[in-house]
Amino acid sequence: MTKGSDLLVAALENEGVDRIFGVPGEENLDVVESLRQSKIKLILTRHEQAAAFMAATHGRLTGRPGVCMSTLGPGALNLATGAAYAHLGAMPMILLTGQKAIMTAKQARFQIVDVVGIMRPLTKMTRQIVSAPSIPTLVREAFRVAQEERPGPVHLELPEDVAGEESAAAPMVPPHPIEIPIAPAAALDRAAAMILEASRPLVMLGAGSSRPKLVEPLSSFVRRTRIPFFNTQMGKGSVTGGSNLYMGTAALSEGDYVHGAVDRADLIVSVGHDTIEKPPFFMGPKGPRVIHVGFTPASVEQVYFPHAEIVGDVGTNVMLLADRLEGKVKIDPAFTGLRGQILARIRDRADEARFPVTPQRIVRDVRKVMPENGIVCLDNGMYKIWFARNYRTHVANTLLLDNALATMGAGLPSAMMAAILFPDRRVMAVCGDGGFMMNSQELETAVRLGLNLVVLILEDSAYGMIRWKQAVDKFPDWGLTFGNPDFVKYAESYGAIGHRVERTEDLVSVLDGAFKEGGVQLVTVPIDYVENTRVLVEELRGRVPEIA
Ligand SMILES: Cc1ncc(C[n+]2csc(CCOP(=O)(O)OP(=O)(O)O)c2C)c(N)n1
Ligand SMILES: [Mg+2]
Repeated sequence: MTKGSDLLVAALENEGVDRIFGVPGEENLDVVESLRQSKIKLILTRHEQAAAFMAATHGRLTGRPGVCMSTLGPGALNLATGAAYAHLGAMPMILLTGQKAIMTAKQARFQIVDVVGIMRPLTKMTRQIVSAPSIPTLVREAFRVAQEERPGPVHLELPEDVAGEESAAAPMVPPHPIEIPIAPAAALDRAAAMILEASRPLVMLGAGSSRPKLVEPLSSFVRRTRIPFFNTQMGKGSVTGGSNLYMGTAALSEGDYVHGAVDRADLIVSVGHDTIEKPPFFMGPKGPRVIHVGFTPASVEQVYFPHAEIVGDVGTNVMLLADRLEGKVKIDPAFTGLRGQILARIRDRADEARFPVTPQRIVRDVRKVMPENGIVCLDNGMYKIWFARNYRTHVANTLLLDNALATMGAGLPSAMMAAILFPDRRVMAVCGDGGFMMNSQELETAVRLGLNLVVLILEDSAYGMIRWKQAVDKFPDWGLTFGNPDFVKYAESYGAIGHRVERTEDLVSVLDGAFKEGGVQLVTVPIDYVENTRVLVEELRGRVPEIA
């Protein structure tokens, strides 16, 4: 005989799970005991939201669902933002929550909310487990659904009495590899003909192109076809950014220097674009023709309605497309020539010595201390636009940002997950003083886990992005500033090491020193956001027609 929680943990082991992130409640105690007797590590966090961000990032970086766990009601509700983050961001994740017993109701409705219902719009599938013997099948199905394209979160609720229910041992369901179908030859032929007719084609690499297995085929597609490419924010790094075909990143929807190329393109091959991202460009009645290459068909939006589609396994499909295009694509040299101008404008003012430090300089200095495979994880704030636009990536998934839910608070937990998965690589969280404080309690988790991690805090004592938008919209400057703790002392109180940058020229050496020293290192630097309006509003206003 066995019990429900043992079957659950065995089923998780059957899926290769090695860690669970979370905060247990009394309804999870059978599961905790089953975990104690298993090979799976329980990683306690100080807030369920952080556990969910970590599990989602596990899914994002490995393709295998990360698992998080909480109690019923309040704990489960704290997972909700993380579920939405994984749902919009297409990150495979399993959320396990406890519940009071379902056969009896000895505590009436105490702490009970409809968690399965709450998770419905935030997940791909949400189920209550009603009997122990059903667990192996349900867990296998949960992992299948979470992992299958388009990936995302799945929620399972395990009531206390089902967790403790005695049961005959139920057999595990073995996972098997799944190949995704490829597009029919007719679709590939049609797309190839459209590309060969174009004289100013561009490839756009979207969020879906950052899936762990696509690096090789996408890099090879670009190399073989020689079509210049740009990427969306979440597609950053999926093909080497150092390649001489990189035209830039669409951090804004229009009017940025990269749109000088986008607006002149007569055809865009949009690979893995997911319309959860803020639009990288707007389609309109005129505009270029667009071919959507995706694991799933394009969703039709006011701003995105492709003219042709290649649906199915993206890696294989782009190789089949390259077979049809290699050596045949003819591109107007004036079009490829735009690249130099675009990249020069992006490099503008990166050397600025002013203090407080400008965003351009911060991006440049962070890039200096990060090796090619180093991972920068952004929280959400004004600096995200600067990093998306100016930070050059050379390796896939080395700039993790959230341009989907765009939630504050995920920067530190996502960096912690990256540091756990890649202990030999430099990992840095970059957070605003607002976003950092939304999950700063996880510094304790990071110290407890012995992670090597640098957390860079950009201090403007404000919800800077909203304050900037307020100014752009010509509202008076009101209601968006706050005070900060002394971040150096704050770090030290957690057993981390804190540094304050007081001169612009020290930023690189402080960051580099922090990595060399190891452990959890917090570096705080004041940021000068005057550049937001100077560049992103005044300089870009009406600029596109000016590019030669
Ligand atoms: C959880 C959450 N709350 C609110 C917002 C809206 N929002 C977006 S950016 C921002 C300000 C971020 O401030 P900070 O982290 O200090 O970064 P800064 O823009 O100042 O660099 C806010 C409030 C959000 N995206 N997520
Ligand atoms: Mg701020």
